[in-house]
Amino acid sequence: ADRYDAPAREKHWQKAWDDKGLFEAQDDGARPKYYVLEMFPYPSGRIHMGHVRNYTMGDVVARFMRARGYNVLHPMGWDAFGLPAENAAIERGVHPGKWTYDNIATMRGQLKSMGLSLDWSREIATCDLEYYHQQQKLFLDMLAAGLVDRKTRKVNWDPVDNTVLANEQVIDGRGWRSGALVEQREQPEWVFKITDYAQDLLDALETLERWPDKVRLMQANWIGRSEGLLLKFETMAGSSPKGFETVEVFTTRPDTLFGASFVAIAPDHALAQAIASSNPDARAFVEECQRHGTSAAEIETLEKKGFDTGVRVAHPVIEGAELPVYIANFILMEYGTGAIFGCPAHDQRDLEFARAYGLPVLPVVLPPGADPKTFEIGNEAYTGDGTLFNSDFLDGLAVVDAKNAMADRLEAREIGGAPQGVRKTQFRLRDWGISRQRYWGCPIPMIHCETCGLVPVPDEDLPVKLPEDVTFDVPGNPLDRHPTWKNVTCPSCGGAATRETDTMDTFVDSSWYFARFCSPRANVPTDTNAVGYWLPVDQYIGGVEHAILHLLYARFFTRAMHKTGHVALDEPFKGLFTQGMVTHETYKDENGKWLFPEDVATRDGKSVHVSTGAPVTVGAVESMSKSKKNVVDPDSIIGTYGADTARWFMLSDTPPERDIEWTTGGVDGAHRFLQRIWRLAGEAALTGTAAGTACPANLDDDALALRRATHKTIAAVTSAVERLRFNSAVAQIYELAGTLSSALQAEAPTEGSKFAIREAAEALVRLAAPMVPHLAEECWKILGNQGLVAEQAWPEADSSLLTEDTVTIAVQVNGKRRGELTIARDAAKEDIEAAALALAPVARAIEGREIRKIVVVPQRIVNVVA
Ligand code: ANZ
Ligand code: ZN
Repeated sequence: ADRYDAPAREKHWQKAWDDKGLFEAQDDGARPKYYVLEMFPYPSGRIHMGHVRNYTMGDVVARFMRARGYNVLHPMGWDAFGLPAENAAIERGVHPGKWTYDNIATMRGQLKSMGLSLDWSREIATCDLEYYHQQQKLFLDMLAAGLVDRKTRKVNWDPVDNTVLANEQVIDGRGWRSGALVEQREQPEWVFKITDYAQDLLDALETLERWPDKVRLMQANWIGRSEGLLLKFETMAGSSPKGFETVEVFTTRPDTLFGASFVAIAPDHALAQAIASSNPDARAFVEECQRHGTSAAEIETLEKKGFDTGVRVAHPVIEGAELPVYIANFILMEYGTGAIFGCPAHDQRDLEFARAYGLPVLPVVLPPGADPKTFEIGNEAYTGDGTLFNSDFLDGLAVVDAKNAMADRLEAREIGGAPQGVRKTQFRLRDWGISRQRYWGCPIPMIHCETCGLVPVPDEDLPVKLPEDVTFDVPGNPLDRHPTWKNVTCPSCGGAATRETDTMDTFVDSSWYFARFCSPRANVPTDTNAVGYWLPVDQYIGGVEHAILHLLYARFFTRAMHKTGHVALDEPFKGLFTQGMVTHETYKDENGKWLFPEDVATRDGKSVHVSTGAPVTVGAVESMSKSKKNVVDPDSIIGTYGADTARWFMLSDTPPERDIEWTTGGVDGAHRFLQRIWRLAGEAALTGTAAGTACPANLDDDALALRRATHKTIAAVTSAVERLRFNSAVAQIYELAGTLSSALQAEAPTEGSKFAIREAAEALVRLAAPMVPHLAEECWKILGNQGLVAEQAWPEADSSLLTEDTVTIAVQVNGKRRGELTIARDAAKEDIEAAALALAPVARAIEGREIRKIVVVPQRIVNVVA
């Protein structure tokens, strides 16, 4: 054949690996372990190019580490609970379980066709009864350890999907999936007490040296530690409802108190509620506010609105001064005390608010170099550092010192027998609400009994299995209206009781799957020996979109599992790598409708519709997404070019953390190069020495040069893959292919060259093997080798071939420089002498004279005394 038929041969090699069970991780402690994991997919139906990129990278690492002698764990599973399965059930009448397992079957087949070196014997799906049974045990252990709580909180309620949404799932006040206006509801929910670990989760970020700084920063911001002051304002007699003698605020800027011009409270603050109960205008305002989502990001962009309650408070440090109290839409009840004092000159939100309601804007922090007489605030608050002014006893102090001075002053003062101010460290992180009012999730193993209250399901009654006979014909949670499943007898008193019908947030499922892979069939959540050996994950690879939630939840969960004795460590992921997205051009037809890339062709340099020939508008390059149709199906690429082409493309050119643009030209280029490697292997098999031939003793220059290039490439590719610089590894392989190709052009190669050609070809194949494993097997066989590349050790660079080992030496005759000589660094003295005398200018200079002495300073100089 004159072409490598990848799609056909890939199946063959996949079977060869499977037959030998090469990728099954061994639970033994003899070899050093290496655990490489890619974020497991949601079984949505088909794999997409983002998966191809992600899993290819992980597979390169897995194959590389295996070749380097590690016992590698590289598992795969399915994040299989979640809403889309239920939506499919609603839309198409197929049971969520069937929909999910069918998708898994399809996607498993697709992943297998990629030739990933996965240990399929450890496959898990989070919707497997076996898996969520263990998760229920973890829940109960956490409950016993005081890490679970039931709280009534204000939640975002999606009236279309009929479930609670996390703040992150509310976009512009609407449910991310349904697009419905989200309502605020008070509702009891189960929460995990992640806030118990706020400080620890923050501190430990510093130990995560092999995590991207960006991700660590995002997590730190999310945890959001603030040091500030709780400060009580006294309400003026008669201005406020009974029972509200003070309003307590949280501030990180007590230094700005002399610039305060109002106090503001959240719409659901107790004082606001009290006022609203007797004042219809206040009530109308509060209700309007409650229609908005509560996410902090949204609050930033909101038009700042307030309602003057008529309540007045005394300024804590300005004698006789009063401040108005507003209900304001930008104050969150869930943060601090749900109340603030506003200093418009130094806070942007406060400034916008003050401008809207005609409140004073008095600057109290003077920027360095500014003139106190002329300094003014325009449309932007000054939030930087500086020196206090307009501030009585704080005047002249730097911001830090002024914060302390004010805090000291207020801590020393008393209101009603308690200090007026108290220093407080505040976290933005909230407890993790895990209740979802949906069917397709892990049932929360609790029972509600009128007599006993909340009763955990006893261990012997686990698992709480999802009933299969459910209907989706009416909105809401099928578990809630199931005729039998819901009704139980109380394990504690034997009376009639009901099951908890909330299921767990699917982020719980993905918070410990990496631990489960260590002992996927154990009838306890984790096997101590297995997790002791395999954890932490050495290299975790996934999308940056999980930088906060999934990774933070997993870090918390690991701590919780540590506390409950299921693992012996706190940090699950030693190394983290976040890969970029796969992008593609977008296309629209004449009517502005999105088109798939396969519907677009180029004719006479113009983009047209493949079948109609109508003009097509080529739009921006964007992340592949179904909504814009700029997707390419991995199956069609694998079917046409083979998996290795897709893999090679994903690794080439673009650094792995950047977005990569999928182009037909790029794919063709990748494919051509792989064909070239295949041809080179064939030519090298003919020209090079036979497999296993030893290196001849004396190598000519060409042979030596090729050997050097080979070993330099081995060293460079090794280092690049170690650092996950896949694109530079690929570039090195390209270069070696070029060098080998030129070497193959030589007529009548010496024995040395023949050896060097074989060595180069074998190295090329072995170095490319983690990236294009099928092609590598094919070439390995063409080169006449036994066994599989997948079983070979990683090539070692010969360090003596890495240094340039020729030197250039000056040659003098009677102390006068006559020429120079390039010779092997370790050349013998006689060889250097002979080479020096053979130089033409030297020979001329000594012509007719007798050579009395030759002084050789090795690697430096030769002096001929004549
Ligand atoms: C007065 C002040 C003056 C403030 C100033 C800032 C600048 P971080 O750093 O994120 O912790 N704040 C407190 N509780 C709030 C709530 N529930 N909703 C909205 N805003 C709230 O932010 C702390 C600052 O955010 C606090 O400090 C408070 O405003 C505001 F020149 O107090 B500051
Ligand atoms: Zn009971």
